[in-house]
Amino acid sequence: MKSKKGLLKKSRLYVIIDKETCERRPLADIANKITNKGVGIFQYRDKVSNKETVLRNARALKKSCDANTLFIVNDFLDVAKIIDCDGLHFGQGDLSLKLARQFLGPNKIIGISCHSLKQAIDAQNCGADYIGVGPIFSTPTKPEYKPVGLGLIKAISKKIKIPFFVIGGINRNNLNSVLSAGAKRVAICSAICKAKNINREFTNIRKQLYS
Ligand code: TZP
Ligand code: MG
Repeated sequence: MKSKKGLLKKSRLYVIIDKETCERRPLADIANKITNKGVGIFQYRDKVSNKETVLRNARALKKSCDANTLFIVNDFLDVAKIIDCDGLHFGQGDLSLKLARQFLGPNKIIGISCHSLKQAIDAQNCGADYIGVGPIFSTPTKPEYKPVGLGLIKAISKKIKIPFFVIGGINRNNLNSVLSAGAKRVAICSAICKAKNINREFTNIRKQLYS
């Protein structure tokens, strides 16, 4: 797949389809409702399925993205490599950026979750293409993490030049508070994956973000 790195800077809305959060909802149903409708980045996150299922799901989800949507796989370097998606996202304590870059090459997008200013600066210095900052608010998707709060957004926006996406507990009711704190880009999982009406939720968030 040709590099779509240029799209990253333009992207402000990042949706994560997390297998566990989706419960019985078919991943493809959610994907079809949001990809190619103004979501800049779309990530497949799966902490529960076996590798073969992850590979099969990743392949199918990649197909639902058009040329204007970046498709990122969470955690699995091998899956990202095999399906030739746009990039890989991983967390602190996962593989090193150097190793990921070595395997994926310069054209792929690599993102890292950061929970402090120091981690964000380190990620930037080590060549991450973007970072996820959070959880801003408490979230059932990452219950073990203490929320970092809105204060970190201001500090990060002063020091970090690469795109950063705020994440964790963000929904249409608190979206304006993260934007007012200085965020330009947001990543959302449960508010979309668990929405009663995904189309309505997604449209509402997208409108608020771009208004
Ligand atoms: N990293 C920080 S919070 C989070 C990840 C992957 C989960 C997404 O949060 P939410 O509340 O489900 O949108
Ligand atoms: Mg991970």
